Amino acid sequence: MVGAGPAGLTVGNILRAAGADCLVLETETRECVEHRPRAGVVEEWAVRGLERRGLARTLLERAQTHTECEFRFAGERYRFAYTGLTGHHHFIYPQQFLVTDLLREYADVRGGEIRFGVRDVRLHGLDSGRPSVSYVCPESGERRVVTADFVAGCDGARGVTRASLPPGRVRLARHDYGVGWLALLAEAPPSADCVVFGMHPRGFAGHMARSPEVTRYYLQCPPGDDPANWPHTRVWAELRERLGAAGAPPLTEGRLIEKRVLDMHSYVVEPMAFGRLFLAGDAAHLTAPIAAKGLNLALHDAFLLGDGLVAFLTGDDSGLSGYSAACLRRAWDYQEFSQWLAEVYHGTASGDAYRAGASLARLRRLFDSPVAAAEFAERYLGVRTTG
Ligand code: RFL
Repeated sequence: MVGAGPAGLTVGNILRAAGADCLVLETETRECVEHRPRAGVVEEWAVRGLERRGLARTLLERAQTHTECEFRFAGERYRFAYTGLTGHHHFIYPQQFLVTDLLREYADVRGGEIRFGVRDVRLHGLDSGRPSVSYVCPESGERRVVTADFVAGCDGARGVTRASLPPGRVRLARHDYGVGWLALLAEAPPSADCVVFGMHPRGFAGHMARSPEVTRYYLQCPPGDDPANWPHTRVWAELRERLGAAGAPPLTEGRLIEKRVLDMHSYVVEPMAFGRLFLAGDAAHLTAPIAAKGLNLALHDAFLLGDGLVAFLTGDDSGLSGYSAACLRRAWDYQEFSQWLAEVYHGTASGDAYRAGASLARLRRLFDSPVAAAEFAERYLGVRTTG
């Protein structure tokens, strides 16, 4: 496995549970990967998938559950109780906690091998039966070569494994949303008991609990904006304005411990496999954090890849041969949902009266039509409630 994020560590844990030899290569330190805040909304099916593989004990003890979200627009609050429509809920668990749990289980309990701080990772012989991965050892500075049966490319959006796919054999589909999001982490308790989406003529704003002490906020901004343009007072004034609605509790302010601008874009690589290389997670597809889907997709891929590799050991190659198509079905479904939701978020502030009107119509339908509400709930949770 190249990469010790949620995807690589989940594949590693599944392999170790089956007694397979494996190695995880990671460019960062253990300290870094255990403290890197990112996602926090985990879909119920993903938690059940972790649980079935013995990987959710701490999460189930510590995670909060969410059953509703709230939309704020035109000065009003609209609660959306999705659990009542589907019987399913979300878990709120910071990604760095999940990575810490997966790492402990892989390295300290299941005896998996892992090298941190590796440099200049390169892939070789992917279309041979014995591919290899080489890297520069951080201690000796020497290049080491590891030969394997399979390579899992789990090195995220900025990794090297995707670039090892031969250009003529893969297609990269990319979508730019044309907006930026200022991603913030505040040392402050959540100011609402659920995720809040604010659609405002000044731009989208979001509120997402991470833990009782830390809350993630988002503010739409121009792409490429400089976080330095967003001092503490401007951030909180803008959040108050965009998330303001009749009867809404005041926001609890806190020190901003992360502040960075994300240029909102998505991509999908097809197919997700070439020879003995299988991509998983953000290495294969990025979903802008519009619908909180990226971590969930990474886990979906990892379950299929881990199970497919284990089945291969017993002579069944159906999991691996169907891997790419099975992952891409969910990846595209989530991409399309993100695109739909992006227009709801950004239409109001687009400066285009037609887009603004149409995005408000989308929102109102969720509260006027039980069919539209049920469809949204299913997609937001990543479940199918019928069929
Ligand atoms: P990761 O987590 O990026 O892990 C990849 C690992 O590979 C390492 N690496 C390399 N290792 C070896 N050799 C190389 N050449 C390497 N290059 C990189 C990296 O150091 C890293 O440890 O990918 P993975 O496992 O695919 O997991 C994907 C998720 O991390 C990602 O999709 C989510 O964080 C996206 N996301 C969210 N997803 C959700 O489902 N719900 C959310 O609420 C949510 N919020 C978010 C998010 C992503 C965000 N950022 C990073 C844009 C909020 C934010 C701000």
